[in-house]
Amino acid sequence: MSVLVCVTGRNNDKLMAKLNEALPDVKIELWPHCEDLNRVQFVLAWNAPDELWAQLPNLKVVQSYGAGVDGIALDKLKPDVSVARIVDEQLSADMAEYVLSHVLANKLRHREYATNQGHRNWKPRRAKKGNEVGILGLGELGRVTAELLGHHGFSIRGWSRTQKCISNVACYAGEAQLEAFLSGIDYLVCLLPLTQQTKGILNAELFSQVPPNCVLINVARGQHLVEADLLVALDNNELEAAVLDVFSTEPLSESHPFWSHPKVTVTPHVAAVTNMDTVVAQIAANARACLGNNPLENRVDLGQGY
Ligand code: NDP
Ligand code: OXD
Repeated sequence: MSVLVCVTGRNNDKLMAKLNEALPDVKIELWPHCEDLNRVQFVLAWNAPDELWAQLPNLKVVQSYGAGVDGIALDKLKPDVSVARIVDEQLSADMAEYVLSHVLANKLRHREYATNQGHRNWKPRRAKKGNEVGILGLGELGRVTAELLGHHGFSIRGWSRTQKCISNVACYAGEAQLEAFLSGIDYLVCLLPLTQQTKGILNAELFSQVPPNCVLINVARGQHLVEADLLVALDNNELEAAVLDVFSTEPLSESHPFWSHPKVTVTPHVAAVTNMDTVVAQIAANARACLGNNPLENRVDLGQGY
């Protein structure tokens, strides 16, 4: 068997060195170089081209190099191929810290004071009172984010597909409870996987169900958001502000209105970046599991798409 690494858009020298160190007895190749596509059973993928999958007749496992698997064309994989993803404590901690920092920055009016400083304008105001944080998605990242914000005194509610019971989190589930979940929140954090069910969920109808002082924080995927609806909601004061880490097209084009919108904070998909030092061990363990026909860690439910 051989392992193919198809992690596009970055330099993979360090990753290849670490994988070779962790799997010294396994042939590991970096796409597009591959001596024999017939021998590939395990692919480590991030934004791999959709055409790749049909060229690998003996593929058994696709391992995502991130938490999300939306960059892998799941519908192009043969039914006997399994998919695994990254679940990593450091990744969850980084995400929770990112969300906390942006909630606090908004509550403490950092952006307002930065603007005022530019105009030499001395204008003290109290921190905002709103304390209700709603998290869409109570998975690996949503739960850790809920816990950290809860420790900082925020009142937390979460929404998931199946009902949860988490201490100090008011749990809502399914379409039927979405409206109740949204009512009265001050911060709305999106930590859902991108699936057919969640695509476009951050839209005009949803924005009409949150109070006008609500701040949207989208750290999941750009396609969760209907960008035009957000611009309308912000310009009509139906939402107070938005913090966006992910976009339908990345990198965000230079001409995109988000860059200069006074109510939008843009970060370049950095809320939680896969740390190769902490994830190579689980990737190697899954490659070995594939080789020995053993169960994978962090296997994706292909029926649900996440
Ligand atoms: P998980 O799979 O662990 O959790 C997903 C959560 O979303 C679960 O609680 C699940 O519900 C819920 N969910 C899924 N579908 C629906 C639905 N139709 N209705 C309601 N709830 C739903 O994912 P992670 O927490 O690990 O990651 C979430 C996403 O974060 C990733 O998919 C990725 O897109 C994004 N991400 C972004 C990063 C960044 O840097 N910006 C970094 C890493 C990840 P249930 O529990 O009932 O199954
Ligand atoms: C991920 C990401 O899914 O970085 O891990 O977005």
